[in-house]
Amino acid sequence: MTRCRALTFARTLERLRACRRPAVLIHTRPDGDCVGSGAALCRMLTAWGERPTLVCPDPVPARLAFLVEGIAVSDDLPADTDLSLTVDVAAPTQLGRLESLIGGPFSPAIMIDHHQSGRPFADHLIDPRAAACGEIVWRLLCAAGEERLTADRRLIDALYAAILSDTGCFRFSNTTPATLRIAARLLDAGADAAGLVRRLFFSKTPGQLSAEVLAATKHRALPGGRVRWLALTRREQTEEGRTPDDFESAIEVLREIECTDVALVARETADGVTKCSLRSAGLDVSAVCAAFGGGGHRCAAGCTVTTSDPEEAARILLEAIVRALGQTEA
Ligand SMILES: [Mn+2]
Repeated sequence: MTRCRALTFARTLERLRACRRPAVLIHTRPDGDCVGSGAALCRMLTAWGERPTLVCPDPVPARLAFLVEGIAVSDDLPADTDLSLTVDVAAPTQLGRLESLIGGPFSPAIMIDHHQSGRPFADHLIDPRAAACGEIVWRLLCAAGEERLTADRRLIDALYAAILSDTGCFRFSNTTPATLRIAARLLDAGADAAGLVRRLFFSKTPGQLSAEVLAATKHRALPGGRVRWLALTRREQTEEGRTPDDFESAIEVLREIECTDVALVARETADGVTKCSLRSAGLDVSAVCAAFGGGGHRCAAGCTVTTSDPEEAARILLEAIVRALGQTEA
């Protein structure tokens, strides 16, 4: 791989303006930040007369589909792509099936991201202080002098949704004064704050609720209750009308319990491996996940463990968590 350089806003904009068929890649198991930031970027590029495609290795979940209305979405790169870039992707593995693009003729030329861990795989515009990629895309828009685009309500809503999503409605410790200033600018532009909060956080499908009930009753805790975990087989995720997607928010149930320092959800996938999500109140869980080829943020990270037995995956990660907790207290 060639050496990857840090990009300025101006340099990034130059490259974005020079293409006609950009592909904006987002990560597997797409969340509000990657879909919202990716969609907003696509709307900006469209306003410039380009024909962008939002490329998502997994389907955009139904609850986020409103963010991509009117945008070309594909699960692969269009053949005439002349610039590919990633948004909210910290590591090649987060591209899932599309990881093989790295190093090839369609290798992403730019990564726009806000994760701390991982080595950049392309020239990059990375700001780990940004709570969401939505903040970076907003700043890109301002740097482009494109404030006229604030008249595009769908673009504004997409950015507000991105920030809401990664800050947990401004509740997480990544929320900074800069985050709130950008949110205020988006509100000035007419973002549908209450409607977006309701859509993204306060409306659940019966399947999600069922997943949360299972998380509340089935999870276990180490003595003292500081570490809580939930291990789920494929079958448990699909019983009683649930789908694996319904478990995306289940980890919040564990985290919300008083005294929880670290929450872990280990889920068997269809590929015979176990996807693990971690949340913490302070421990750097991205470092824990990095040891297993994953990554993320200090307080929210994930990795894949190569076993189809979620109990075994949980055991392996619990050992790493306990060790890390011991080190921080030593
Ligand atoms: Mn993000």
